[in-house]
Amino acid sequence: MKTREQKRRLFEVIGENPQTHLSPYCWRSRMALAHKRLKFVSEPWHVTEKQRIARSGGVTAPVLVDGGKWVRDSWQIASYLEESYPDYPLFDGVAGKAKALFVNRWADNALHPLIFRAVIAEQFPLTAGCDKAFYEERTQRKFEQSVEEIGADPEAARQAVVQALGPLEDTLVEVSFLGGGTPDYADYILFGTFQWVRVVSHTPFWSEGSALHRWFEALLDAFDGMGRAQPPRCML
Ligand SMILES: N[C@@H](CCC(=O)N[C@@H](CS)C(=O)NCC(=O)O)C(=O)O
Repeated sequence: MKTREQKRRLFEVIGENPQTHLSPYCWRSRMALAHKRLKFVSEPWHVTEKQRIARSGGVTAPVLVDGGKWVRDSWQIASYLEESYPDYPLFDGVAGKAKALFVNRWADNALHPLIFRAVIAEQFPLTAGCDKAFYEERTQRKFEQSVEEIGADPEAARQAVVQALGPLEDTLVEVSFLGGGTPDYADYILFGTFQWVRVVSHTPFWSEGSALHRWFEALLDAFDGMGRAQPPRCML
């Protein structure tokens, strides 16, 4: 019988409603663990509970605790899992890892800031009460604008997101997944992005006939519907 410390644990951000798993980064790690067929216990976490993850050396989730090892940052977690558990590869070798790293950077640095402007007005009310002041202060510091100012023109932001997604849509018309015939970590990175949108927003960025819709629905169904089990915004 494993002790609590020996169990594999994943610290994941939750909103006011504990069913609200709204972090794109935590979804990346969740999908990576499922891809590797590794069981884990979810540790619901509020962003202000820094002390609980201090042993990771950082202040953000996801954090994976695997035996005695603490790993922070979704990219580091994926790399750690790939090295420690080579079965069910997340990356197709060095080239596949390079591709995923580009997707990781594109999502974090280009796509997420646009999406944030499009969804923050809908997202902020879902934030845990204990984290609201923290988010307001951090948004002000990061963007030099308040939450209200950032979310003031969601329609313009939405159009910018749709435009940015053009090359991804065109790619998914030609291939089933970024991993080819089956998903790999590059798919899970972007799945995390759009699961965040599904959880916090009433409005998707694509129509039902699109390749993005087909791709996302397939990933919602993956691993016995793990992603679909997360209630979407309209059910929260
Ligand atoms: N690069 C990190 C980003 C993680 C991140 O920003 N997580 C957010 C939740 S979505 C967080 O924990 N924020 C708390 C903070 O910024 O102090 C990763 O990929 O894991």
